[in-house]
Amino acid sequence: MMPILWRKLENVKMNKTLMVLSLVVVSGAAFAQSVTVDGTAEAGYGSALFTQNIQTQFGDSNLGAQDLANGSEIDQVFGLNGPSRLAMTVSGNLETNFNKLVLFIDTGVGGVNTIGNDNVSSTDFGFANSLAGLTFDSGFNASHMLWARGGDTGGGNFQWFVSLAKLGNAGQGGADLFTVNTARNTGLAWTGSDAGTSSDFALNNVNSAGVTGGTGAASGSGVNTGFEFSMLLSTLGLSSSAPIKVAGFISGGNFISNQVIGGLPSGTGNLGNASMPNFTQFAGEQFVTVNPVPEPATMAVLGLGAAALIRRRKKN
Ligand SMILES: [Ca+2]
Ligand SMILES: [Ca+2]
Ligand SMILES: [Ca+2]
Repeated sequence: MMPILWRKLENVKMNKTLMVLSLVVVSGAAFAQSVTVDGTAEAGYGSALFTQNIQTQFGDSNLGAQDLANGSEIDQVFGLNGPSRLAMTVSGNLETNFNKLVLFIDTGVGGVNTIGNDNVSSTDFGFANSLAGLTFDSGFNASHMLWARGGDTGGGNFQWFVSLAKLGNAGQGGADLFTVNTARNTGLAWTGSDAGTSSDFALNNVNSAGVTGGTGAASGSGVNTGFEFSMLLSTLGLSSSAPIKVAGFISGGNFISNQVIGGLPSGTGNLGNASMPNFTQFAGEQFVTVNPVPEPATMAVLGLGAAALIRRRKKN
């Protein structure tokens, strides 16, 4: 009798183990590769890495349209790192007048703390070199620059562009990696992909909440629509998951707004372009860190370990 009863109990325990494992799989939204790139940060991203603390001096968009905006703001930043991709959403708005959302990525490999004027990248009329002198917080070395912009290219023909460049001169491996150009999908979020690197992008401009116009204290809390991307870590030169830092701002050309990832002191207006900002001169970190999530295999082992622990405790 005993062995049969014991086997039944073991089956129950095995089912519990399977439940733990399936829970781990269901929570896979926490992996960057399971993100849907649609311009909305889904719940799987978890808590925001940054929430804006200051009003925008680049216009408070009130159109409520997915494809167009009449102002720009950064409200929140969400990120998922690994096991094989980096996915992020920078929520808010990007005015469709060719203003730019510029993100700087520090992979921990190479990179520059101050942008030089000898970048190999010449995309977007030499945009990288137009930022020469821009200095990040100490410990932040931008290896890559990813930037989005869009507007009327003439006669109501709206296009948007997303570019990825490796910063630096030839000796530093600087390069233009790609520019994705997609047409407006009237009334819908903009979407685009770079097939060569399996990178995906989307911009949903529908937000009309978040911060308002001005330079006072404000909160971007609760906004989850904006610019979203997903790209392979290998596209950024990484062979495995590692902490990735991301800085960024909204600008018109190289005229930098007061919408900066990490935030600026209340009362700060647009940073402009009379001289490029030095972010060590602003309190706090003008960047976020996207830490890696454990690999699925590791999490499965953790699940099994937890099940074993429960079993051992019950035996005791
Ligand atoms: Ca999404
Ligand atoms: Ca707003
Ligand atoms: Ca700082």
